[in-house]
Amino acid sequence: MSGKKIRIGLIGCGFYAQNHLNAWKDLHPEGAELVAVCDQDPVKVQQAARAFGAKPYTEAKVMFENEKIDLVDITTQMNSHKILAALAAEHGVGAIVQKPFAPSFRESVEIVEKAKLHGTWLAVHENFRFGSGMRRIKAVINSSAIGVPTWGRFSFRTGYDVFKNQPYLANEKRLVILDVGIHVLDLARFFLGEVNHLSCEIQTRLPKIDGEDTATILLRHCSGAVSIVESTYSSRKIPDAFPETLLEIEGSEGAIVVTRGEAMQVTTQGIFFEEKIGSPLLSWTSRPWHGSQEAVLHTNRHMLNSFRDGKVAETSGEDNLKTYALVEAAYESAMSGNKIKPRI
Ligand code: NAD
Ligand code: 89V
Repeated sequence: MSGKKIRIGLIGCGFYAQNHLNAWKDLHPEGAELVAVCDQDPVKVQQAARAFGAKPYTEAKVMFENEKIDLVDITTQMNSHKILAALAAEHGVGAIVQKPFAPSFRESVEIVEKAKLHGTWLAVHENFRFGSGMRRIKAVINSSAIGVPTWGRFSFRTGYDVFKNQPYLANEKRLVILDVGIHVLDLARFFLGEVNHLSCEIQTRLPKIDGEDTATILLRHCSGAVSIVESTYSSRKIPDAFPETLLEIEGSEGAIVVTRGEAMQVTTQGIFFEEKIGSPLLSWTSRPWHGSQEAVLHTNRHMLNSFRDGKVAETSGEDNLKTYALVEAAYESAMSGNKIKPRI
């Protein structure tokens, strides 16, 4: 095991947490020691404890009181993030919170303020930007191959039945922007910088759901760049790109286009090259989720190293508030029909 050992606890052993649990297992040689798991569902927690060799708890408070934990990974649904993050801060434990940070911007701010009050480390597990493909695109941009980025389109369009694994999504009043748009807005910030204002149109095209399933957002970035952020769960197109984010970024010297199948085409000063930027399959990942699963490994590694080195994570609580402010601005614009400036 290299580097100082970090004792990890995980709360919420549901659908997506399986990826977090496997990622922590893969990071054991790098100093991650999963000591405890917690789920209010005794069956789920016993399964996770047996499979990953950790102590099972059905109550987070009891876990914090009985285990010496350095860093907790909160992988429950958003409604319980604030109370669990507060428990961590009160026990002096660093916390990683799955997206969405909380059901509202205000509650997200309260989570950040609580951690500040207790001086504890805090980050949000926002993994799209940590995918190996997205990192490769960022490297091309940082190499100045396309010059200064001035325009972008970031598109997550699918008809994949997301409700199969995540049935709760059908009852969310705020659906596609808060569930997946938040990832794509974070990518727009990651590639084109902070946002000055935006406008948004939403639609509900699917039956029997409470929230919007389609959102189209037009952003003006502080750099002057313009971008479009699209997300839908009601596309009827074949082939379906789930769970890929397709994109185009244009700059003063060239362009980057990512098409379905994780293929990147780059034009730089009139020269064209193509590259596969797909995620490798790991021992515990499978298509079509393998890209999302691999991104969990890279995100957890970033969190482990940042926490251990006392560094602020790229998607710290404070940073993620800027992405969340875009979510709120998008809903506000969709309701009012106005261009909205994000509140931070
Ligand atoms: P889920 O409902 O399958 O799992 C959540 C688990 O948390 C359940 O087993 C539940 O019993 C447990 N739980 C809830 N409150 C608890 C508490 N107070 N104490 C202990 N256990 C508690 O949910 P999911 O689909 O795995 O989603 C979890 C989170 O992951 C959501 O915020 C979702 O948006 C996010 N997610 C992220 C990605 C991604 O990063 N790309 C993908 C899918 C889901
Ligand atoms: O990644 C997520 O946050 C999921 C999705 C269905 C988009 O994969 O909710």
